[in-house]
Amino acid sequence: MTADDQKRAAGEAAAALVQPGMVVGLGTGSTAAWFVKALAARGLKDIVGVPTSVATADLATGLGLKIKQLDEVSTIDLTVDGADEVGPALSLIKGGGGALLREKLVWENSRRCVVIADAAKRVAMLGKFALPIEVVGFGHKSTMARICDVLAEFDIGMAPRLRSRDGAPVKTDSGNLIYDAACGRIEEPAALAAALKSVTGVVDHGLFLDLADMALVGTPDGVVTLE
Ligand code: ABF
Repeated sequence: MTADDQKRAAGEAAAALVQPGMVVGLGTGSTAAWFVKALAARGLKDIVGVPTSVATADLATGLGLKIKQLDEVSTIDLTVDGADEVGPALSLIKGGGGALLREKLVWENSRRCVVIADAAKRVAMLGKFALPIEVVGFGHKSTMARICDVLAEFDIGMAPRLRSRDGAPVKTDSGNLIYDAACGRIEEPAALAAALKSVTGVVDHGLFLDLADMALVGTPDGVVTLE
């Protein structure tokens, strides 16, 4: 079973959780794409999707799903989304796909959040995947310098790298920039999350803590449920 097979199995298992009439947060990334495809294939009545990125909005509408933006719904019944790392107590690193800000806003407005992943995403400690940090473009180099000071307090010495593509900084759907911090091991995720948010210019980061209610992980032996 390839990683993509595992992602597809997790996405399809998550689609089975959706009931007619639900407002569903639609995640971003290749695993979430399998979920969106499986959800569309179910043809459930009165489903409204709330996308976490322009890419997901385009995918969902192309498959015939009705979508609304976050401010157009009163609440979200269920959000299903991928992750870059799934750690202890369903702590996550997200943002490899550049959608962390809209993802976190959708997650925090959801009654229930389910993360879907392939087996390789499971880790004993967060940090091997570089932590995405979304910053405003204005003065981002000085912001990065202050992020370095915060990281140093957590014995993380590597300077974050500005996420670029073809030599140009990558811009998020919200027009911000992303720095990726190679932390290696994040011993105190909650403390690091709070310290990063205290830096003026930092919009948010990819640590999703105490937000996931359940994980569906595709493995060579089938889909495993973590709660
Ligand atoms: C998204 O899912 C991002 O937060 C995360 O980076 C990505 C994981 O990508 P994939 O599912 O393609 O492995 O929600």
